[in-house]
Amino acid sequence: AAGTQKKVRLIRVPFWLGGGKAGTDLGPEYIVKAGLMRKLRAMDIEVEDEIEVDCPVQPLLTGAPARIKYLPEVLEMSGLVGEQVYRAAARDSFPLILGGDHSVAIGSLAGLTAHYENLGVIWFDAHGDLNTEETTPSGNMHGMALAIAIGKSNFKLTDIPGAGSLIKKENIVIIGARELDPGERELIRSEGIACFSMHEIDRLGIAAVIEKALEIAGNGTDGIHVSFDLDCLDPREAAGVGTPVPGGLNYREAHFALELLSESKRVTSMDIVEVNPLLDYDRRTATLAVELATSLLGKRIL
Ligand code: B3U
Ligand code: MN
Ligand code: MN
Repeated sequence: AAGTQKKVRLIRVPFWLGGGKAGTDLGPEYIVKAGLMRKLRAMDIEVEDEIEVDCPVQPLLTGAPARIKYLPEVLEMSGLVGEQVYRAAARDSFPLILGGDHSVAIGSLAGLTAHYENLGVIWFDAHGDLNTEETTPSGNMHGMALAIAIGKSNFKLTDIPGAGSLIKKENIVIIGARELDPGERELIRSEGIACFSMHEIDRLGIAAVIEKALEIAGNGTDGIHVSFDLDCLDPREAAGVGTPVPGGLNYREAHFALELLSESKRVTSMDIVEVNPLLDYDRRTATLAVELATSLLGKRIL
């Protein structure tokens, strides 16, 4: 698990079709360029052969556009990502998945549930990613990833070839939310999903939130996946994301959160998603992504 991990397998997923905005497909390349391998190796972590998933590209438009965008492509990408993530987890290497938009997490979870019987998920995000086919305002599947994971949408995690099971709603935690659609709010209420919005973070402090998150995601689970959408950070810290929302986590809260997760030694995999180099005008977002990954993987100040 993170904090004790000596072997990491990098899985690059250059895919943007789930987010509806080109640019996140360049995320993996820029995160690697920002020094990820060097920094991990400096921490004595063995970075096993980097994998780049051969993602489907934008199809030619034939006929009227579908309301749910690029579903066949998201399905194909998820199957391919799942295979690689499963393989890494099965050989006891920490899967570090570089997106790509947040729909790549559907692939991560497909692979992880094939290996872990009962997976907990901690979802850092400004958004809920809990829309269904009925409630999505955009048709973008990155905004549906968690609903797919817990089986609340018509298209479900278990529709992906190789996926093990759905994620139990009792074992998921959203951290950093501040822009929820009406249908998402409704689902959070009706399903009792743990959601620590910015309001709760301000009230309780990030340390207490992480402690509670570990109790929820760790309760009876044999692995914890951290899915980290860079838009959970404040846009002043991370401008290079597709849908920036003001009032997010600051630099220190984000690092502290990941350091605490690392100390728990319970985290078994991580996604880093939604970095859009085309919008990263000061190039700090990709660098931040690298630093945050090292915090989760055990980097300490002292
Ligand atoms: N909730 C909106 C917007 C959104 C979700 N995730 C991101 N944006 N990055 C939707 O389209 O579902
Ligand atoms: Mn997201
Ligand atoms: Mn988001």
